[in-house]
Amino acid sequence: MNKPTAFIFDLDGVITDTAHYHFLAWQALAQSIGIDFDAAFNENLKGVGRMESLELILQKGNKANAYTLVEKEAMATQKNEHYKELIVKMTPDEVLPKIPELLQRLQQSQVKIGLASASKNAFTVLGCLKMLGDFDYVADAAKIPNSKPAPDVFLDVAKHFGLDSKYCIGVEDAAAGVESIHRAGMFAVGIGDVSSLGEADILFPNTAAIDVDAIYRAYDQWFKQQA
Ligand code: B16
Ligand code: MG
Repeated sequence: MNKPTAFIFDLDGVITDTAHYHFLAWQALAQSIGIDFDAAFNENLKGVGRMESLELILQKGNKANAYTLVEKEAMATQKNEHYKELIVKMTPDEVLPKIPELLQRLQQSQVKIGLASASKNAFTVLGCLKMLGDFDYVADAAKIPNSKPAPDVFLDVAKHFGLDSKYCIGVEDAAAGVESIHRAGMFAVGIGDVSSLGEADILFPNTAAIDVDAIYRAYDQWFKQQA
């Protein structure tokens, strides 16, 4: 059976759930400029970069052209300062179910483990979760030219490992992330709902349901179809 050499994980929604903290910080910012913001709209921002998220919020409030770039950067900074106040209180209890066991199994079988997050706060979050030592490489979102759904962040991790994409498996909870994995030429594991992640090569409803042997079987089939 063909087995992958690396697993490359998304952070928010796969390793831990920071979406709620992003929600609280964006909601406060949106309300301060008179835009309604609810949890349903927050779903659109999962996996989407900071400035792109702000643009979506401004469009929702019909304010896409109401601010200069300098004003928008100040708003993104304001949101991020609030977000950082929330995430520094995170603890290892906030690692999603069965993720530690999954990483341990991969480590024991000498599979490389990478992180491909759009978040510029990824190192802070991993530090609070006491997980910095669990990854062989963490991509620095600040140095990635194009954010998801572009393939850049997944390709950066594969390049660091010196691996062709077909030996890598990406794990994502957002549609933009699954697209990013596929554009990178990798096998995609989706965590979440078929309505948004139907394009994934294998899908689990949540992290507790991840079945590594099922992933390996599906990957083997996929690998045989690659050129
Ligand atoms: P930051 P992921 C993404 O992380 C989040 O899902 C998304 O909601 C956030 O806007 C983005 O990171 C940027 O985060 O503002 O901290 O740089 O899912 O790619 O791990
Ligand atoms: Mg995510």
